[in-house]
Amino acid sequence: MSLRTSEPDLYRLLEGEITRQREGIELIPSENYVSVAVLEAMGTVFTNKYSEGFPRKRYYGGQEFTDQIEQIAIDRAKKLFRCDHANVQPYSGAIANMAAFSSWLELGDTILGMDLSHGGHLTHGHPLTLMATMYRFVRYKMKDTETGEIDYDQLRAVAKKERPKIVLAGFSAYPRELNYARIAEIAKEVDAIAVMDIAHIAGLIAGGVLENPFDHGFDMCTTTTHKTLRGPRGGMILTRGIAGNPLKQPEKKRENLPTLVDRAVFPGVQGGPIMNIVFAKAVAFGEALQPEFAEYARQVVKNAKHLAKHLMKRGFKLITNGTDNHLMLVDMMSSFQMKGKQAESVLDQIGLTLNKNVIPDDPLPPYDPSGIRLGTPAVTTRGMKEQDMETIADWMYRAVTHANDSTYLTKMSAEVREYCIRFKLPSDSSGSDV
Ligand code: DSN
Repeated sequence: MSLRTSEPDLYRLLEGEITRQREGIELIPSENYVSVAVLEAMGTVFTNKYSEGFPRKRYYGGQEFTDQIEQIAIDRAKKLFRCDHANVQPYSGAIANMAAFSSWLELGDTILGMDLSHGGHLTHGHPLTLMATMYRFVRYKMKDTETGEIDYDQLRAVAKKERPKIVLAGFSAYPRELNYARIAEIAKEVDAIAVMDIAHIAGLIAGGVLENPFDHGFDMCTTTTHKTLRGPRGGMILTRGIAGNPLKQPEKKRENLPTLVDRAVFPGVQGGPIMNIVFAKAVAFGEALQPEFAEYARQVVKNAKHLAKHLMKRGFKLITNGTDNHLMLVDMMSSFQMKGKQAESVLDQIGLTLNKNVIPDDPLPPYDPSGIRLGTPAVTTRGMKEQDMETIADWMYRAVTHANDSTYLTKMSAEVREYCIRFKLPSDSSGSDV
């Protein structure tokens, strides 16, 4: 019996979501539209299989196909990111970070990471997370929010004083490139490993449009697989080093990072891998190795730069005054005296989805912050180009300057809907209804 027949009420909700995705403009910078092949891979019978362990070293029988798909995912990931080892099992980016930290640290050890309001992520030691109770987090910041340049001298001074075991880079709301070589050099100087959380920009690194931290001395990268990388929802840990036997605990040495990470993922923080998702990761990595993906990554950044330029022309104050990657952070309070939450809601009313976000050293709280965050991965997958970015900037300006005019906003939402249904979703062309 089909889902439509067996679960009509749930099916209606699925149809609602399909329509929402088709008729709106998705600007949340961590979201994307996967291909039909990735969607299909997630819905396969690999979901029925338990596969604790790693290829050819499992705790259950019947692994002749799971071993092969996991090995293909690993090999493709290594090729994409030019590293020595990939663990493709993490259920999410948060779990990947937890496993990455625990692979190298003892309880109470220090991690030096980016200030959370300057773009760092919740899993980089927000006081409410379990990891903040396990490790000691110290911070570095941008030197100047007008340029986004990291204060590398402060980073080095704090590293020398606090002697972290991990120097952590990476972000979920930072629009600029990092000086990886400088960070890796500082980490070496204090005998820490350099770890980059590439979750947001993994697809841009894989597509060759942003620098690869492994080319500049980093030891490890953690990531999600569903953002710019356009795969299924999940995580991954990439390392330099020599892969050993994951059934044996190795010494805590830099070259043993692959095995330390494998053991930290399973049995450290996870049980059996979700094999249908591992399968879909293999499919997505195969797509990311194609030349079309490099073209996609280039267009994501071109679109973001264009959108940034046209937003600034219309009075939106961008933190760092532009972007090098796929995302933008806007200070809505200083632009339009409007809080991020209200901007999110007004833009939602016309069919533009983005999220409220803190800005550096935000005087307002995270649930009601001063800014919004937006980006171009999803609209680029949909085929939008530079001229469409100008249209989006215009819509945003018109909406926030007519925030209290519901008739105007309703008219605008029809305009947005009509415009964006011309841009197909990957699933539209397949005849598939999921
Ligand atoms: N929720 C993701 C983001 O939007 O950046 C990361 O956790």
